[in-house]
Amino acid sequence: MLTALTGTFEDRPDALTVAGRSTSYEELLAAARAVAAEAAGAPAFAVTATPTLETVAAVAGGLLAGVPVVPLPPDAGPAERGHILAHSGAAELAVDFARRTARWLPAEAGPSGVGAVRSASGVNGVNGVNAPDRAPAEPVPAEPALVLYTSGTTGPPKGVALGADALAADLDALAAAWAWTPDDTLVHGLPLFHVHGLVLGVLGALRTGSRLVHTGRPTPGAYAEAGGSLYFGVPTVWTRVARDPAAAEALSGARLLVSGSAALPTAVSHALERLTGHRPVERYGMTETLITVSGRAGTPPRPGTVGTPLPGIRTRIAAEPGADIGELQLTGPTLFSGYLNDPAATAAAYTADGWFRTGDIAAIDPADGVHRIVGRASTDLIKSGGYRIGAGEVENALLDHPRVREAAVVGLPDPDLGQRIVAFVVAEGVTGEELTEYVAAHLSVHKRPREVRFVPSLPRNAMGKPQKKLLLDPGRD
Ligand code: MLC
Ligand code: AMP
Repeated sequence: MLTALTGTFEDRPDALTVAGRSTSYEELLAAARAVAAEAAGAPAFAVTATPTLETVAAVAGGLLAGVPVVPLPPDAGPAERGHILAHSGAAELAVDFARRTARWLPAEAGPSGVGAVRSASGVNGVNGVNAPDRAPAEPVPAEPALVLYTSGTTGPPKGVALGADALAADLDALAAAWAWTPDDTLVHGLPLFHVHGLVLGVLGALRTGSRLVHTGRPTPGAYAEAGGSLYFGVPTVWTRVARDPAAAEALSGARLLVSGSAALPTAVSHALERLTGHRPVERYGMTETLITVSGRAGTPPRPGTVGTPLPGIRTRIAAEPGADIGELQLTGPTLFSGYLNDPAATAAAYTADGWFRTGDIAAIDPADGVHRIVGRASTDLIKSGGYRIGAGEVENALLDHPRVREAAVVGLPDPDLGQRIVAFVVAEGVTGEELTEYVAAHLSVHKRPREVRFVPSLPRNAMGKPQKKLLLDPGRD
């Protein structure tokens, strides 16, 4: 898995730079070994995934020790942190990179803690990954390498258990697709608690042996200064680069720009081509499946499309008779092992014949197999700035506020974020800013509504369910 650390790659003092601090593979390996020694035998550990060398060492250490790592969003409030720690049963480890040390932090409220794999509420902890109730296409690994928490349409985030084999299969397929080699310098500034920034952006560099420059934040200026050959960004990042011509022009010397996590507006793709000489390659994935469909280096990307399946991935469209657009379903070696402690949700994610249901609506060009993502089946899963945010989770947080009587959350089109979270609330005696702060403090800062609209009542159907389609009209106030 960690080829650059455990293999025979040429080392250099600045093999990895994260938010301005550089290290060699050898130094990283020493820090990762300290983590592995401390974590050995634990059922799992959590790490607050700040964009730092400490986080990289923690994840590498977990992989070396074979202990599942649970990255915690650093901007998560107590409700979200508490849920992740209690649900995974993971205790938190703190790493000191310079001293090559790692130590356990005292348990926070809840049933977390080393050895607390079975909580009072009956969850199983990290070893309790439940395979779907069917014959799996791939053997289910006993333990995941990573557990990434991600939003569903309702309820708190689910723990997506990813095996080391799936991670390795995905990274090798992507290295081939993008001609990604040790000669590359990968640049990005994405968060280290999701697939894009952590799996592709850190483990990908370690596996291929390429240099990595993590810019701390994904700003156009930082991307321009980094002088990379390979750049990763979510569409919001590329939109901001395209609006900053000087920064964009500095990327002309790059080999490949890659966009993913949400749809890249075609106008942004064209603007980047004018400014940098490159049209970004788009790739499509999910936390549960890793990256499954991608454009290829050397093949000019067609804006608005995400390329073809990676080797080993099979896709199909579940369309109504006569239609060529429908839900994208897939199988392959990069799929997750299951939702932690949630066999019902795992089973529901698959069709009866064992294909993963992405929930994305797509079309496949019959001429060349190129995939196009048209949208999502559910309006309750919002993509804002590339983050996946469940409307139900934000609604529940708002409803916890004593002044809020009703709440409905939708994603409205946004030129910068793709979608922005808009909350329609029935409430008195509270301001929109206060509600925004409330969500930012309890869940994560990136899950806060960007706009709160006070309404006398929510439109509901005969069953009493909020009619969100009516709220999606951008002209509504
Ligand atoms: C703002 N801030 C607040 C706040 N409001 N802090 C506390 N309380 C509040 N109410 C602060 C933030 O902490 C931050 O500070 C600053 O304001 C800006 O925060 P922001 O508004 O959230 O940033 P924004 O500019 O909107 O972010 C855009 C973005 C971000 C593109 C940088 O959305 C991002 O990083 N997206 C990446 C998502 C991602 O990686 N998704 C991949 C999922 S995996 P400070 O100090 O920190 O600046 C996946 C699979 C696949 O999808 O296919 O890849
Ligand atoms: P996440 O689990 O956070 O990785 O989010 C996965 C979702 O992001 C997918 O189900 C898609 O809706 C969306 N997504 C990822 N990549 C793309 C892309 N290139 N184009 C459109 N949507 C994408």
